[in-house]
Amino acid sequence: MTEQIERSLVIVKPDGYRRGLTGEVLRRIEAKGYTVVELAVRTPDRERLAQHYAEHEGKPFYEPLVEFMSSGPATFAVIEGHGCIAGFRALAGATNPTEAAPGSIRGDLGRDWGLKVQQNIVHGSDSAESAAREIGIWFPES
Ligand code: IDP
Ligand code: MG
Repeated sequence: MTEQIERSLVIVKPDGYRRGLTGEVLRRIEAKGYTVVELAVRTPDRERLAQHYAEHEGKPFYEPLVEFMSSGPATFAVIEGHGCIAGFRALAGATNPTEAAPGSIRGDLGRDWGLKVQQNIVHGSDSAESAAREIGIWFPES
């Protein structure tokens, strides 16, 4: 059990946005019982992406990742609920959409496109510390 009400940063990445999957992702979040408390469509800028993905700097997929994430509009959401950080990661499924379990967002809706970066539809914060940091980057006013 998680005592604290948690918040997580969810992004419907540019591939998911282009494919018209924003509604489907938000539907799954709401159907699970989490609340959407912030919502915005915007094209991520490289400067904030560098902060957001700082842990991946230097990895072979880092440049392709920043390029991909800044390639067009994405939907940013802050969701709320007990256990929503791990809960959304479970809804999202494994990073590699080929391995993501059917039933998960990436397993049901994603696939490998043979690119240098996995275009896997969604981002979700991986810990309370990451969530606070990421929400501060994308929703500094919240
Ligand atoms: P996560 O999004 O499941 O938390 P991370 O390891 O934080 O996965 O990686 C951030 C993003 O970078 C992934 O969602 C995916 O788009 C991309 N990525 C991660 N690892 C690889 C890889 O090994 N090859 C290609 N792209 C990757
Ligand atoms: Mg991650």
